[in-house]
Amino acid sequence: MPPIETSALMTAPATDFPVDQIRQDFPILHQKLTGDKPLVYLDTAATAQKPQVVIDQLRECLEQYNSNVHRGIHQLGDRMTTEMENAREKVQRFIGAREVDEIVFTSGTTMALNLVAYGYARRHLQPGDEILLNEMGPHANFVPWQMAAQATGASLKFIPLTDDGRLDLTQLDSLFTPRTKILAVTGMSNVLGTVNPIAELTRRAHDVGAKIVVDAAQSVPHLACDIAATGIDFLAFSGHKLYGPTGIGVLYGRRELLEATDPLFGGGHMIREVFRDHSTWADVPAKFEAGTAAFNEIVALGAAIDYVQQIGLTRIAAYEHQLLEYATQVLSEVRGLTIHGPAPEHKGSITSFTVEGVHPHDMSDLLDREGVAVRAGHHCTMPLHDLLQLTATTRASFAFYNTFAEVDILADAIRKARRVFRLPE
Ligand code: C6P
Repeated sequence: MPPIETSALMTAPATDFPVDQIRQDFPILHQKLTGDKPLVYLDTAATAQKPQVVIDQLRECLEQYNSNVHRGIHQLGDRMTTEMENAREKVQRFIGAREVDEIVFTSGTTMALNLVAYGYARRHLQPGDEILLNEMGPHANFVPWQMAAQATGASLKFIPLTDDGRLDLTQLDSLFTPRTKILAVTGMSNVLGTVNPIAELTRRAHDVGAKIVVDAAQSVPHLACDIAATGIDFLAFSGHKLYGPTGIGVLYGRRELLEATDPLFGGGHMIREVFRDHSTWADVPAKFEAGTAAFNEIVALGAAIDYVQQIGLTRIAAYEHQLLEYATQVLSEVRGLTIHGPAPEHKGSITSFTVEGVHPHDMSDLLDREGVAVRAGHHCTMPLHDLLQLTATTRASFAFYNTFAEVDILADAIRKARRVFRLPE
């Protein structure tokens, strides 16, 4: 008798989330891959798929009013400038920032975090100061701080992780000192899925006069964010993980902190006046937006935010949590499979795992043959993988366009991969 597929025995929770209708909004999801396998896209943490409204918005910009912003004294330029600044207001409302001028457009999370590490930290840190990090990373919120520490003589300290991959908050009393100047932390780990307690960490940082820098690349697309309520100092995220275009991201900074931050790049739009021997800077946020902005993409990011808000982040988070719980249950039944990271109640919709006897790269290759797109590797978190004593993991990341049936396909494809390696059922 053939082995029973365990996922067939699990029952997906009942849900009134209109996932079938939502999937109609994402044209890319309706394709078959090699071998006539329907695409099962479980790599949203790397980049999210785009709804038709975002594609249409980008197309409309290019077809109807493509024109440089803040320069053209003509109708197209005026329209594009208005639409781009409207998108800035949408970002402001989406993350709950107090002022629209606190929204800086960057090329993505990486650039936004580097802007803080170069423009703010290098100006304000001194030898003896401390930067508090943790191994969740990722490198974009890790390497810039190493570089800032090397440049200023500040030192790096690390909040340890618990065995299940959460920040060990019991250590905070000894880690935060009057020398702590910056706490850099991720809102949601791109590997473990851990959701960090940002409000509490913000309070703790502020108690000692430190600034908190939140890498929200993974959290902003999946969990509601309220800057004004939490008092976060800097926050960064990428458009492409928020169902928007590539090449565009956001740095939020409290106005007085942005004013105390040096620009990274010199050139058009960031200047107030230019003389032969020196220049003065425009006000924030223009001071940080040298050169031609990715205006078409910014407007399309505004459309992505409208789309997400129309569904509602609370509903999105609730549905994705159901998906995660189901995936945790179903994957736990696969022989030899270990999920890395805490229990679902501490996580967003990301599941990284290893299967004894199958290298993560082989696993992702074999899953791909079943139409299942996941990511394998260190996911830009080498220090975290050192802690896990692994060189790589396989990661399935879920979005509100994924279904419970796709979780079953993932689990069955993992079992099939085990059979390829002749591992016992
Ligand atoms: N994560 C992944 O996990 P950029 O490339 O600038 O848009 O985003 C960088 C980044 C910053 N922070 C977090 C938490 C992230 O997850 C990422 C990107 C990708 O697959 C690539 S490592």
